[in-house]
Amino acid sequence: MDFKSEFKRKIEDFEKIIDRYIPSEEEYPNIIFKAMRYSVFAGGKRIRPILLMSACELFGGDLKKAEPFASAIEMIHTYSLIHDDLPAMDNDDYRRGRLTSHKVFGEDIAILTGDALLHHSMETMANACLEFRGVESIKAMQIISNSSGVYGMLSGQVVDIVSEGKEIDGKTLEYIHRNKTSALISASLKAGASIGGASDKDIEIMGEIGEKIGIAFQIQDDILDVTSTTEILGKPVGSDEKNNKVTYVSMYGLEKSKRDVERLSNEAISMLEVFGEKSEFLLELTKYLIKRSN
Ligand code: GRG
Repeated sequence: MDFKSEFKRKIEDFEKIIDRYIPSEEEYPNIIFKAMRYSVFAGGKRIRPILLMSACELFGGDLKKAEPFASAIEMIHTYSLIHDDLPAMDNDDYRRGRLTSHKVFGEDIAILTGDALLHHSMETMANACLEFRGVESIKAMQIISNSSGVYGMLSGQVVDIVSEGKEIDGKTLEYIHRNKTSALISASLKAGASIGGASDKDIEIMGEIGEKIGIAFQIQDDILDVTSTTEILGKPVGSDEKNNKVTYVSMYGLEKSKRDVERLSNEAISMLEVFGEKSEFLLELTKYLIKRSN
C-alpha cells in the first residue's frame, strides 16, 4: 500500500464529508458559521476522523454510518483547540498555520465558536442516531461524549491548567495525557469499531490500542515542541515552557521520551497485527504518527 497517497485521499474525502455537516456561511448569523468554518477548514491532520472511519472499515462496517460521527469528533477536537488557544488558557496566536480564532474574530466570538462546534457535534450525532436507529450508533455517541467531557478531555485540560507553574509527579502528568489527548484518540477507534459492528471485547481492545497511540502521540507532541519549528508545526514552538508546563520531555528527558514513543507504538502495532491484513492502514498510520514532523 502507498500509505502517503492513501492518507492524502482519506483526508480529502473527509474534508468533503465534514463540509456537508457544517452550515454555510450564508446562514444568519453569518459570523458564527464563518468562524466555525475558518477553524475547521484551516487544515489539520484529521487523525481522529480517519482513525474512526478506519476502525469502522476494519470491522466491515458501512462507512456512510461513520461519516457523521467522524465529523462530530473533528468538530469536538477543533472546539478544544479554539478554547485552548484563548488568552485565558494558552494564549497562542497561531494554530494550523493560521491566526487563531480569537485573533481574527475576537475573544467573544471565539468562545462562542468553540461552544457552537461542541453543540453542533452533539446534534450531528443525535441526528445520525435517529436516522440509523441501531444501538451501535448510540454507543458511538456515548463513547465520544463521555471521552470529551468530564470523564476525559475536559478534565485532562482542567488538571493541566491547575498544574501550571507547579511541580507535578509522573502520575499527574499521566492523568493529563491520558485524558487531554489520549481519551479522544481512543474514543475514535472505539466509536468506529462500534459503528462497524465489533463485539464489546473488540471495542475494548480498540480502546486499549487507542490509549497507547494517544499517549505516544502526546509524547511526540512534547518532543516536537522542543525540536521542531513554528513553520513546520503551524503553531508556536516552546509553548509548553512559555506556559510553565511540565511535559514528558521536561520530566523524563528527550532520549527516554523517544524510546517510550517507540515502545508504545510498537505495542499498539502488535495489538493491531492480530486483526490481520485488514489492519494494514491503521498499522501504517500508527507508524506515521511516531515519525510525524507536525
Ligand atoms: C478546551 C476542554 C478543552 C480542552 C482542550 C485538546 C486540548 C484540550 C487542547 C489542545 C492543545 C493540545 C496541545 C492538546 C494535546 C493534544 C494535541 C496534540 C492536539 C493537537 O492535535 P493534532 O496534532 O492537531 O491532531 P491538528 O491541527 O493536526 O488537528
